[in-house]
Order: sequence, then structure tokens, then C-alpha cells
Amino acid sequence: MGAEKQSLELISSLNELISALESGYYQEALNQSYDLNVSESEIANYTSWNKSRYTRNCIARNRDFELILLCWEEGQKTAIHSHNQQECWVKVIQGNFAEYLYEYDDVNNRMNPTNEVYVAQNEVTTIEDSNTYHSLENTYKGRSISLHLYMKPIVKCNVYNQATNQLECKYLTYDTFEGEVFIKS
Ligand code: CSS
Ligand code: FE2
Repeated sequence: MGAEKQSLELISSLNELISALESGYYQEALNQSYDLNVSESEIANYTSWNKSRYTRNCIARNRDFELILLCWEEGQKTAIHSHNQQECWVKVIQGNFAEYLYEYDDVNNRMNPTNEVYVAQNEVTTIEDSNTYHSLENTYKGRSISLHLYMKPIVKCNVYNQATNQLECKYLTYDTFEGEVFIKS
């Protein structure tokens, strides 16, 4: 007979969030993470910066989830992309963002804008609909930092090429992994 899973204590730090995820408490971790305030010292080991694009820094990952820290210089934004059908939760740690939402019209090969939302410090935005495409932009006058939880990890996604109106499959990489440089840029 399997042991009963103990109920989860209050998550009050990034390390406790990681432990909860690694122990498989996904729904509880998600529910509590809205109220979690992550301090600058907790993320210091995971930040990296690049003048020409936002950086992707893996904090923790297994076959079921991926917790990454994205670091954005002023004005940096993503291409319009999908999430390969994975659930996505994004919390703003520092700064603020605009999120532009789209639906792909595959008859005319066009992205149709559907909504635009603004996400401020400590707020959360989520994407659960697999048909949704989006782009995130750092709209803060300075650097922004966001914490992303994907379940399962997003290995590749569709990226919209605005020059050709085509969707392109792109594999995602990290700049750092658990605080160590992962790829040279
Ligand atoms: N999905 C993008 C960031 S916007 S949610 C990424 O993981 O790089
Ligand atoms: Fe995204």
C-alpha cells in the first residue's frame, strides 16, 4: 500500500517552490505561487543579461516541469510564438510587461490579434489554451525579470515569421542552467 502524500506547507520562498514542484505538488504550487514574492537575493544566482535578446535561465527542471528565469533589457520582446500545448504560468519579479495575444488564421496564414494585457510586478499571466499565440515585451524603463513555470517543459515551439507569414518550429535553449553558463552567446 502506498504512503499517503502529506499536505503541502505554505510556500514562502523560491527554494520551497522548487521543492514543492520536485515533489510533484503541481496544483498546490500553482495555487500558492500567486502570493509568493520572490526576493532579489533568491534569483541573483540565476540572472544573466544579453544586449541583443532576452536570456533564458533554467532554475529547475524534470520531465514534468520547467522553472526558468527570463531576464529582459529595456524594450526586448519575444517573437510571436506558441507553447507547444504546455501549460504556462508567468510571474513578474521585477519591472512590467505587455502581452500581445493572437490566433493563427491558417487559411490566410496570418496572425490575428485578439487581446493585449499588461502585467505588473508580482502579477501573474497564464496560457492554457493550446491555440493561443503570444508575444511578451518588456515595457519597463529598465530591466525586467520574469519567472516562468511550464508543465511539461517546452522543448520546441512554433514561432511566427512576420516576413514570410509562416510558422517555424524552433528548439529552445538556455543561457544558464542551475546558475552555470549553458551556451556561449
Ligand atoms: N515562452 C517564451 C517566453 S514568453 S512566455 C520562452 O520560454 O522563451
Ligand atoms: Fe511564451
